[in-house]
Amino acid sequence: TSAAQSAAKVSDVFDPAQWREVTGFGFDDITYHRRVERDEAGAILRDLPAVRIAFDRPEVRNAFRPSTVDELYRALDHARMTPDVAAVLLTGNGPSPKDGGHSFCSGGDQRIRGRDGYRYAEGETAETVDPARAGRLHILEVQRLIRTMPKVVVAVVNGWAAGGGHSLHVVCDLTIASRQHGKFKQTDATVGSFDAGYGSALLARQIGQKKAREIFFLAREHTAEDMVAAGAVNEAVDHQKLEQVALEYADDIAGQSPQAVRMLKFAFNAVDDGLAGQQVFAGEATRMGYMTDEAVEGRDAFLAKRAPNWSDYPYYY
Ligand code: S0N
Repeated sequence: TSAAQSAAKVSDVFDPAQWREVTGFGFDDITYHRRVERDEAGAILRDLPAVRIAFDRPEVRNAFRPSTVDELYRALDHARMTPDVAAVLLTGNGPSPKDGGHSFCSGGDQRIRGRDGYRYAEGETAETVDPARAGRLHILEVQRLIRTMPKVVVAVVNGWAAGGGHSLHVVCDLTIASRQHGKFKQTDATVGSFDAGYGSALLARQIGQKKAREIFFLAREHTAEDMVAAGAVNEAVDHQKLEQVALEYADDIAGQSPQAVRMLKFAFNAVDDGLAGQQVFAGEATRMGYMTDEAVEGRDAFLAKRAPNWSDYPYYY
């Protein structure tokens, strides 16, 4: 299969030779690719440990509607459950065919925001919407998945990160941004919306209360370099090199011990995530505990209907 056949170009900084489309989902609002190694003729030799998930609504600055959020959740969860994926690159396709504007994500699609939340489709009314799906703010479920998935999620900010798109970059483990087109603006309060969870409180943990409040209360535009200086972005990168640098991040992440990376991610989270954070960290500790002979002795003794023999396992000091 040639590179061109197996992955069409989806954005100005996307290199089709690096990717294959992950098929079988029928996504409309996002694209989902797996990184591959190819031979000189372009045939795929093997999968590599990174995926690329991208908003694909550049004509509305990659705003998300509820079905976009459904698709994003499914792709992230698929990446979570794929054992040889180490890193997820979250980005936006583009530029816009309408005006050439670049966007990572501009948050909730304001055209379908009703008094009871976001509707599923344009034209849907309070009478026609399925009540079980109406008013969902399930981008927060995506935020929690990014936060708790045992892989490193990198926001690759190729253009505007605004509103709920800004909050998504905040919750990602790392952020790199286009020096020319990466722009940050927290417009929640401008449109009567507020991310009172990770989008604001975690941002304040990352960059300090005064700067986080400035970003929300003034809703000004910030460049990628401003955000690097503030500590909200890891690196500002020349636009044409953005995805190449993102792949270098993915390679370095994949060079680390998977167990160490997930324990570190959950340790970084735990202090801010309360008992939910402790639970995620503790779940991994239990998984490791099950791998020990000591835990096997407990299980075997129960199954053999005998008392466990702990004599080989000291009380460490
Ligand atoms: C991104 C901005 C700054 C870009 O400005 P620019 O380059 O001047 O482009 P525009 O001409 O404004 O836009 C081009 C076309 O795209 C449409 N468009 C842009 N953004 C949206 C959007 N969010 N929804 C719908 N359409 C959008 C424009 O209308 C324009 O269309 P045409 O060509 O037809 O005129 C600028 O566009 C901007 O400020 N956008 C709005 C950003 C915004 O306010 N987003 C919503 C903020 N709120 C949320 O995201 C809430 C999300 C949420 O669900 C939530 C809920 C609870 C708790 C937390 C959250 C959370 O995650 O935040």
